[in-house]
Amino acid sequence: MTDVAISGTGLLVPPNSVPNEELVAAFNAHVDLYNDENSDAIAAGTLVAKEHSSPAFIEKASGIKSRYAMVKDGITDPAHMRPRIPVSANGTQEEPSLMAAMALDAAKEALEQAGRTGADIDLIICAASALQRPYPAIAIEVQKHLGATGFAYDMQVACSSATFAMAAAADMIKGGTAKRALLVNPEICTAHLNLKDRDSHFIFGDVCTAAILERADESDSKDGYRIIGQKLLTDYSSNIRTDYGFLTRMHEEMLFDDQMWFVQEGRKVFKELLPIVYRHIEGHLDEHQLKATDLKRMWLHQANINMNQFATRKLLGRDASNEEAPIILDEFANTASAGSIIAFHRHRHGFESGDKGLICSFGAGYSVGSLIVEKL
Ligand code: CO8
Repeated sequence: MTDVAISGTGLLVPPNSVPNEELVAAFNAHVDLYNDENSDAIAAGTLVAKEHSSPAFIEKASGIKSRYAMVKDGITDPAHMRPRIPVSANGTQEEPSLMAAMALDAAKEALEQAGRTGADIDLIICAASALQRPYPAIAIEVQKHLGATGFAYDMQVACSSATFAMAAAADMIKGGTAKRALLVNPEICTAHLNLKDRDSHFIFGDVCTAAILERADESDSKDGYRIIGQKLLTDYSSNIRTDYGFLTRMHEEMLFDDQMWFVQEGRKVFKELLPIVYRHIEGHLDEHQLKATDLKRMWLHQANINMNQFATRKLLGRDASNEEAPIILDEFANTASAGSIIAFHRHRHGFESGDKGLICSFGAGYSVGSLIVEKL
């Protein structure tokens, strides 16, 4: 059986940091504007006044202290509350679109780590929770700019897009459909999020991650990780949902309805998804005669620090240290599919050959994707 390895990873950190204080100041100014403009309806009881947000609540409820934005202009404008992403972000035949440019940036570092160039790649998957257009695929645009061969496509499994793409690429390399894969995860969550919603305005940030997968026996990487197991699960739920899609334009009144965008029942997600996640991980480890205590590190999905602490406590029977289950959401917020890959990219130092770890994503769908990896 052919072994597949992750031979390099890359990370694009967007240029603008937006700390909680700045985001909340804009949100609260928006609330004051809204309540002023609607004072008659609020007084008549036909509209409910909006309430202020608070940095202390955000940090306590989620662990998030800041997030990054590709375009900050507009996000902190209380009258706009959307990033002013320029039309040129759609790219041209010659210039890459915003998502392709993000992917190319992150891919550069991943290729360098793997000791490869674009011409060595014959499969590209662009996997993200939301794509800037349905077609032509962002991945095919990346393929053109990198001078890669073979084939490329986009896929979406919400927060589990990156792990599901890794599993698909590993299977294709094992089966001989492709030789060497580049996976990219451009997430522009600030443009998807409803920044006017108190319950969720703070949750997401922008980022792009990349990874190279190839046959373990062909990898020249000094920092390669063999994938020794992959396990995927989905279980339908509407508790994290967007209803925005091409059918939205059939109903003009819905086009600018912010409620169409990211909506969630955060508490229900917390309660329902966590048991699915830790049972999934236990089952996966069991299939490989492993226990959580055999893992040197868990690079978990980064949505909420309390969720990660709960899951690792269930798995280990005690609290995990930051070394055992690193947190990056304090700096990045929830970056949808990219979170566990950022954690893996930033925190895989100190591994000896044979040391094992687990990459695991979880989120909308519900979806859970885990990969058990071992240092080459
Ligand atoms: N400021 C101050 N107070 C607030 C705020 C705020 N911003 N928001 C809510 N409150 C108040 C509420 O009014 C409530 O008050 P009261 O008790 O008086 O009613 C109190 O705080 C508690 O509210 P909640 O119960 O809602 O707060 P929680 O402690 O549950 O925390 C969280 C809310 C952080 C949302 C939490 O429930 C959570 O993280 N849940 C899990 C969510 C999750 O993991 N979601 C994953 C989504 S990501 C994904 O799958 C990918 C989707 C695709 C990505 C798309 C890109 C955008």
